[in-house]
Amino acid sequence: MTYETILYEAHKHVATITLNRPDKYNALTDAMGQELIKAFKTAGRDDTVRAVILTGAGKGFCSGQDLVEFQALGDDFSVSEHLRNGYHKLIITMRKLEKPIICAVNGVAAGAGSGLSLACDLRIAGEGASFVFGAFIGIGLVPDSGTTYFLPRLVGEARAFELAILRGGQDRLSAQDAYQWGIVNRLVADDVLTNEATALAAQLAHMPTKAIGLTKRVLNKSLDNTLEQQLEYEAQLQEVAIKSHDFHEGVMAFLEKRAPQFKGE
Ligand code: LHQ
Repeated sequence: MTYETILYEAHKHVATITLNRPDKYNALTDAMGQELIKAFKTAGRDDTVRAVILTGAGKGFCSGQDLVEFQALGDDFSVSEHLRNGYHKLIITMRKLEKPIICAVNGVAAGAGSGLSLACDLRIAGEGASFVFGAFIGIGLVPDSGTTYFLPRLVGEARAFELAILRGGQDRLSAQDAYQWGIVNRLVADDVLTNEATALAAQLAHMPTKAIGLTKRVLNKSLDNTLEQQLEYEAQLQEVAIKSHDFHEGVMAFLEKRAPQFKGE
């Protein structure tokens, strides 16, 4: 499959999706949104892929909606339809992908670009990266692309408000602060970001992929369910996990005192 705005590479059980409009700090166009949906679905369908990395080419990770393309759409246009047909489908595809997605944040993540990073399962950032959650308010908009869903869950309401309203272009959130605030899982030197993200993906790609997918599914529900509902959901998904090859292999490896060979099935 060929793409024009992203790069897609699958190698050693890891798919790497690279936003590829470096001159515009990988600003999101309609075409890029649709290609991202296609790429995540391709990774989902490919049984050899067991982990996904999302990153950006060049200096930026993603500067959010391409404002030049957006401006050219004119007035006779529905922003909610634009969001429903693009960003919403992309974010839902990512959250429903039952494989781990690592965001390798290689530079600034602004607006919908910051939202995109939050829709991933893990974030590993280079020290030079930054987040501009306030890019939306900077142009008189509310945060979208799931930012208002993920952010309070990650940092709490007070910090979510501060990030959305006060942390704009002049006052970006540094990768260091994002790490301390729990937005970023790992912080590394810029020049080892790719290697570290690849190593983390390789680690994940040798784990029980099916159980990782089910864990993602059950965690997706946890903050909206009651304890009783969540216990029940855990029990249902455990019925699925226990039938997997990797459960059998994990127990046998433990009993035989050897390293498990997980197949991801
Ligand atoms: C860009 C962009 C960009 C085009 C940098 N577009 N070219 C949803 C639905 C409907 C409507 C609108 O939005 C949304 C969701 C959203 O995402 S709203 C938020 C949209 N994003 C922004 O407002 C961020 C705009 N960009 C910036 O504030 C800065 O560029 C950041 C903070 C990202 C980086 O600043 P710098 O490090 O100073 O870089 P720069 O400003 O020089 O940008 C580098 C190049 O990228 C530059 O191109 P040029 O040809 O002049 O060298 C920028 O024009 C271009 N670029 N963001 N969103």
